Amino acid sequence: RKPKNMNWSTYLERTNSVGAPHRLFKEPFPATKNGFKVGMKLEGVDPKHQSLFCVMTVVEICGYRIRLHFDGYSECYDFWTNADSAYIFPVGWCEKNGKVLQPPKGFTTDGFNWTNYLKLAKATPAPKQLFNNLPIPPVTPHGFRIGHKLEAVDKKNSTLTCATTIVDTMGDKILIRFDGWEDTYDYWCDVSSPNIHPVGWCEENDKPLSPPGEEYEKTPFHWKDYLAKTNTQAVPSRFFKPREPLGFEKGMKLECTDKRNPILIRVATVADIDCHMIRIHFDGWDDCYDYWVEDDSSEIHPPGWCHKTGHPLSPPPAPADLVPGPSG
Ligand code: MLY
Repeated sequence: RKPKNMNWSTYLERTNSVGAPHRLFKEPFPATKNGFKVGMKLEGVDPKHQSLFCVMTVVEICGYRIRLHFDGYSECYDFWTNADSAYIFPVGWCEKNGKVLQPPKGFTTDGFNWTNYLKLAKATPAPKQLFNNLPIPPVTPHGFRIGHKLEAVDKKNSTLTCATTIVDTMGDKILIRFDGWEDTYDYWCDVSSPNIHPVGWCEENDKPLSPPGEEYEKTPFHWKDYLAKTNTQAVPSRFFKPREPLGFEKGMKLECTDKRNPILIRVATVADIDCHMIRIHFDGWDDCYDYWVEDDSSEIHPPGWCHKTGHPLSPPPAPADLVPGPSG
C-alpha cells in the first residue's frame, strides 16, 4: 500500500495551525528543475570538513535533492544536498578560482587531472548550467580578508564564542577557523552571518570569550597583545552588518530534513525561537528529537515544498491507538 500524500491544508486545519509563510524563505520553491543525473561528477565542499573541496559523484536523485559520493571513499561519507547548494561547483572550478582540490582517494594532488580522470572513469562532468548558485565576486568589497581575526560562535558548541581567523573566502562567504583548534570546526558563513562579531564584541557585551588554545587557560587573554604577538589584524568592525532574524514564529509548521536520517523530510513545527535560531520539533515525535537550526537553513522549507519538487514527505506517525493491530 502506497502511503497517502500528506494533505497540508487538512492538517493545518485539524491542528489549528499556520504554515510558515513563503516570505520567510529566500526561495520558497525552486525556480528550476533538478537537472543532475546519476554518475555526473563535480567539485564540492565536504560538509563535515568544510576547508576541503573534493571530487564527488552524484549517486542518487530525489526530487530537488542529490546524494553526493566522495570519489574513492566509503559511501558512509555520502550526503544529501539541494540541487541549488552554494557548496557545489562544476569540474574545473577550483583550478579557476585558486582553490586546492582534494583528489579522489588513491590520487595525489599533482597526479590528478580532470581530463584524464573523466576518460579513465568514462564519466561525464555535471554541465555548468546546472550550477545556479555559484559564488559571485561582491560588487563592493565586503572587507573580510584572509588572515584577519574576529570573534565567532563555535557551531559545534554553540554556547562558545571564540577567537578565530578568516582562512578562505568565496563570493560573500568566509571560512572561519578557530585559533588553536584543528580545522574540523571550520565553517563557511555569509559576511552578514549573526554568528560573527568584531574583535572586542564579547568584552563589550559581557560575554566570555573562549581564548585560543591552552596557553591562555592560565594567563588572561587580551586581543591587543594577541594581535601583536601573532602579527595579525582584526577585521575592522565597520564591516560587520549582521542580518536580522527572518521572523519565524512559534507554532508555524514547515518541512524539515531529519538530520538523523537525512533521506527523510518530515512535517515539523517551530517549537522555540532565539534570535536567528529556531528549534525544530518533528510532529508526532518526542521532544527529545528536537534540535536547533539557523532560520536561513537550506534544510527547512515551507509546506508544499516536497510535493512541488517531487520528494516524499514523511507524515507524523499515526498515534498508537489509530494504528491497525495485527488483525488489520
Ligand atoms: N568539549 C569540546 C569543546 C571543543 C571546543 C572547540 N572549539 C572552541 C573550536 C572538546 O574539547 O572537544
